[in-house]
Amino acid sequence: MDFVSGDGVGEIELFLNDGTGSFTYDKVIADVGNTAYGLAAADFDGDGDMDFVSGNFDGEIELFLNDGTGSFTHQTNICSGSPCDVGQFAYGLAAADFDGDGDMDFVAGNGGGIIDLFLNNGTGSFTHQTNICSGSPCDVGNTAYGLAAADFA
Ligand SMILES: [Ca+2]
Ligand SMILES: [Ca+2]
Ligand SMILES: [Ca+2]
Ligand SMILES: [Ca+2]
Repeated sequence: MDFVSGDGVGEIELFLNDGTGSFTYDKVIADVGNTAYGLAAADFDGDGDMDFVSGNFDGEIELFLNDGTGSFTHQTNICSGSPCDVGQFAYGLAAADFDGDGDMDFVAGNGGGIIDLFLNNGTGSFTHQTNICSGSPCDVGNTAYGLAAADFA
């Protein structure tokens, strides 16, 4: 397993694992234009290779689709033809199949502490869901930085 990291000028950089946990910097694989905050990897379009979403300073979350060789195509208007937007500072992102329908969704936290859900329509286009804590916003009170998804309980 390799990893990607976003930086303060919007570049997303790929580090490749030699298989033993030793990494080599490979290259800049994407540029989101301004500060690259949250990142989450999953096969969002269901074609068998790993894609990722990235959140930026303006609160927009964009999708990068893998061509199968580790080259990525930048997709912007991924919420039913509009940008996926959490308002400001898209910090934490975490991907999982949250609605159990077989495709990979994601949650995103913002600068105001609100965490929203983005449900995949199966091909990498998403529907923005708010008020996901029993009809109210999921709110951590202040800035929602890191997020991680797992079956915790
Ligand atoms: Ca894919
Ligand atoms: Ca692909
Ligand atoms: Ca799903
Ligand atoms: Ca779905």
